[in-house]
Amino acid sequence: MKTLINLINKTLDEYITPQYPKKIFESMKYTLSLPGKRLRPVMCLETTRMLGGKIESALPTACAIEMLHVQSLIHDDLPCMDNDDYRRGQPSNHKVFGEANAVLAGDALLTLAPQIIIEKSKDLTNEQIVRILHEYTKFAGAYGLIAGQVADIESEGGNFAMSSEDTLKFIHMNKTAVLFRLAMRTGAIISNSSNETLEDLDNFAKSFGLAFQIYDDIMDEVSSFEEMGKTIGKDKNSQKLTYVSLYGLKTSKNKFKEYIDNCYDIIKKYDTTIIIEIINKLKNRILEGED
Ligand code: GRG
Repeated sequence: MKTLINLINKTLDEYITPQYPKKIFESMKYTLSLPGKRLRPVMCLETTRMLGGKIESALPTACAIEMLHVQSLIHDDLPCMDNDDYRRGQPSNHKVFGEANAVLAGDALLTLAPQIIIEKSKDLTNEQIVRILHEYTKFAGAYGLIAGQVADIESEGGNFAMSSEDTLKFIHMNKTAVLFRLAMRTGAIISNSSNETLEDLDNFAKSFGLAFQIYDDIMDEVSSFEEMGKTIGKDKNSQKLTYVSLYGLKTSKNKFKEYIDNCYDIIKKYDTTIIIEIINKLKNRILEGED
C-alpha cells in the first residue's frame, strides 16, 4: 500500500508543471499534496493489478480520480458549501489562497483530470480512453457528485424529495460511493475485464462507499481533529442529516457491518491483500471492542 501511495504522490507532482500564473498551480498542488489517504487511486491501481492489468497503465486514471476527489474537497470546504476551515489537518484551500482562487483551483483540477487521462494513457486504446472519460464525466456531474451535493444542501433545509432514509442513501451513493465506483470500474476497463466482473466490483464499490460514509459519520462523533484532520462534531452542531443523526450510533454500526460483510463476500473471489487491508482498517476502527 505504501509503495502505491508513494507512486501516486510522485506522479501527481510530476503531472502538474507550474507556469504563469503561478498562483493557480500553487493552489491546486496545495490540497493535492496534503496527506490524504489516497484510497481511490490505490483502489484503481489495485483493481487493475488484481484483474491482470499493469499498474503503469492505470496511473493516469488513478491520479485523475484523486484530482477529482480533491476538487470536490476544495469546493465542499467553501463558505457557500460546508464552510470548513481545515482539511487534511491544515487550513483549507480558500483559507490560504482566498475564495476566488479556491473555486478556480477546483475547476482547474476538474478539467486537468480528463486532460491527463487523454495525454498520459499511452498504452490504452482509444476505445478504453473514451470509456474511462464517459465514466469520469457521468460520475463527476449532475448524475453523480453534483447530484449528491445538491441533495445534501437541500436536505439541510429539511427539504426531502424522498423519505429521509432514501434521501440519505441517495446523497451518499452520489457524494461518496461514486468515486470508489469510478476507481473500480475504470480499473476493470483498463484490465480489459468482462462486464460481469465490472458489475461485480461496482457492487463492491457501492457497499464500500456507503460503509465508508457511515465510518466518516461515526468518526465525526467519536474521533478527534488529530485523527481526521478536519473540524469534528460539525455535523451534529449543524443538525445535518447523517447516519448517526438518523439511526443513532448502534444501528449505524450494524448498517456499517452489513455493508462491510458484503464487501468481504465480494472481494474474497479476487486476489488482493491491499483491498482487504483497507476494509480491515475501517472495520477495526469502527467495530473495535464490539462482539
Ligand atoms: C464535481 C463539479 C463538481 C463538484 C463537486 C463539492 C461537491 C460537488 C461534492 C462534495 C463531495 C464530498 C466532499 C464528499 C465527501 C466524501 C468524503 C467522505 C470525503 C473524505 O474522504 P477521505 O477520508 O479523504 O478519503 P482524504 O483526505 O483522506 O482523501
